[in-house]
Amino acid sequence: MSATPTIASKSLAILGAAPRFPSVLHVGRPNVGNRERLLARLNDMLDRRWFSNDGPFVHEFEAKVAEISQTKHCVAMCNATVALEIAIRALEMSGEVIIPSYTFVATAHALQWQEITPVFADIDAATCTIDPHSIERVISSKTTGILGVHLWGRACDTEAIDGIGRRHGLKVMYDAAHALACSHHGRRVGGFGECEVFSFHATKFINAFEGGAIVTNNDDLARRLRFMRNFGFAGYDNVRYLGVNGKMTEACAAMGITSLESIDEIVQVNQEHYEAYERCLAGIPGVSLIRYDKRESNNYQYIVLEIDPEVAPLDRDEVVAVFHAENVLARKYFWPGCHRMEPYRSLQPNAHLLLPVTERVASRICLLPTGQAIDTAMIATMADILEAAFQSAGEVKDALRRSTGGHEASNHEA
Ligand code: T4K
Repeated sequence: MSATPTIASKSLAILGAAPRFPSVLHVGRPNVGNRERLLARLNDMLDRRWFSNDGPFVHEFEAKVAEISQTKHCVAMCNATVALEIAIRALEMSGEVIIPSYTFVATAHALQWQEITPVFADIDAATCTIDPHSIERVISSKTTGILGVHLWGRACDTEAIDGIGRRHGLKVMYDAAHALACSHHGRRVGGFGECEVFSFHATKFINAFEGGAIVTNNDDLARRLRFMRNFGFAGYDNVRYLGVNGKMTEACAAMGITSLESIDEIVQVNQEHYEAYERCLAGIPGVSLIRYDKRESNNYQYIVLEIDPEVAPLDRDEVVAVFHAENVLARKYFWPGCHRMEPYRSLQPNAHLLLPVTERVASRICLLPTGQAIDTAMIATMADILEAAFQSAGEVKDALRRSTGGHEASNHEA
């Protein structure tokens, strides 16, 4: 830490000053892409009067996503949660499926919604992705599959997971909601396992307002997925499968295509922001930024700080409170872990016993804003805030204690 703080502790909002940011900075602020092209596409759509059901924009979007992920098939969906549900059903998973607890709750819900039990495996501390050793420990006679998550765009150990799948006769698929345009050993995420699922939610670096997609190299699976997202229809009046409405609209596909046209620009902005955070946070004790392997393609969409409470003078929750007071809505993704959310904490009250790394990592992580909505000056200000808060840690802790009436805003809300 430098000897002279760039802002005086007195200027911290948590200590009574005005917030450094007059309006709120969000984690997950959407990138907009080229507005004129989007509006032109929406006009085309209106002129065509074709708004949904496998329209031309959906086809174009699917072709582009398949190309980026180097897969044979892309089946666009209304969102990634429904895409996960449909993929799980198309793969005929049942009984128990092993997933990491350290993920967005949609991964677990997509199973539980179909009365399949998500069995939580621990994560690897270095990559935050599911730990293959932990998977082996929770396999039972009811296990039918493994659903890995390429968290923050960093790929799972797909070689080890595929090996476990083969040895135990389990289906393997991946939740790749964060990992569009990322690679693993030089191969694009998309073709691992039986299939992979992307999210194009507004908060993702490429968004379709709402959207998801399943990519696969399996012709038969792709065919079934297409039927299942459209009520099981295989042509007029002919229903061949149990299906649902998982279709992507033309307006969403128009946004998705427009977003994809800016993919290089968005990744560049994200990477510049990541590097700016790296520079600005260097030397602040107990704070580290998760690393992206520079030999791989990354989308740099997530600015993930780990706060080590043994070294940093404030813990993660105190840091988040400091940022919130300054109008920076830092997030604690994916605290406290699915196993500590309902219905899982009631259904599996002892799950935490097998998840020590998940519990530790989830209590230390804090995400900060990036993307086209912010600039490097804002990043420098956020680093200044953190530095000033650490220098005034005692006062910050006192202020927080006063504001919570002695009850610490803590990691134990769950
Ligand atoms: N698997 C994984 C690993 C995932 O991370 C996700 C989704 C999924 C599966 C499921 O994908 P989808 O079914 O959603 O396609 C947000 C997103 O809603 C969710 O898509 C995302 N992961 C998750 C990580 O973040 P929340 O509950 O945190 O959303 P919310 O409303 O707090 O919004 C996040 C921030 O973004 C806020 O600070 C506000 C800002 N925001 C949001 C929207 C929608 C905007 O500035 N503009 C907007 O339009 O889940």
